[in-house]
Amino acid sequence: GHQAVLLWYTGLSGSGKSTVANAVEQKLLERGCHSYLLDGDNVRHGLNNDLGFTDEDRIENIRRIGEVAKLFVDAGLLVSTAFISPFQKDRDQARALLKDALFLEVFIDTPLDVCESRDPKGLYKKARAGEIANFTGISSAYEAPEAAEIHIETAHLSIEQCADLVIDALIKKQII
Ligand code: GGZ
Repeated sequence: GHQAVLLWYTGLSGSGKSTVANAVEQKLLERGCHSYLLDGDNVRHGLNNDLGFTDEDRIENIRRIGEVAKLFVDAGLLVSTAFISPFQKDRDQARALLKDALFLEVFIDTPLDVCESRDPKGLYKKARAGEIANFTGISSAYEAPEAAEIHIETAHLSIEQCADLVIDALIKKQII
């Protein structure tokens, strides 16, 4: 069994949010937890396909994701969200929708230069060339969390190790 909770991943593009969240998701399902992952694939392409990457649109993106995640938590699921969510105010607003212990901020802390050297989709290259406007870390702000419940420095760890850190934190907090 498990407690309903929201794991709120935040980090730069290419930081590994989705990769770690998917690995954690796999481990949770193996343990029989009823979990669900909200990410760009199922939210930005659907519910939020009217939104782009201006500050305004990101704020609305995160607001809707917070509200949807809250519904899943209310339904008893262990929910994960994997979005850049660059602004602390918006992450705090999502946190405020849930009772305190039900929101865990997971900082996928990967330095910009590491994300840029990975550049899995070539987006940093395009952003540097001015082909993508408002790109996080290049031409749009990222406010790193200062008090995330779970802090993961991916540059020094394998995906497996990162996922285990999240699982260990959930065990320690008696969520799983
Ligand atoms: C940042 C962008 C942008 C801009 C497209 N800035 O690495 P990805 O491709 O797969 O993940 C990024 C994703 C970011 O969407 P989010 O919904 O997570 O952002 S936010 O929480 O800030 O609303 C990237 C792609 O979309 N992408 N343009 N300008 N990332």
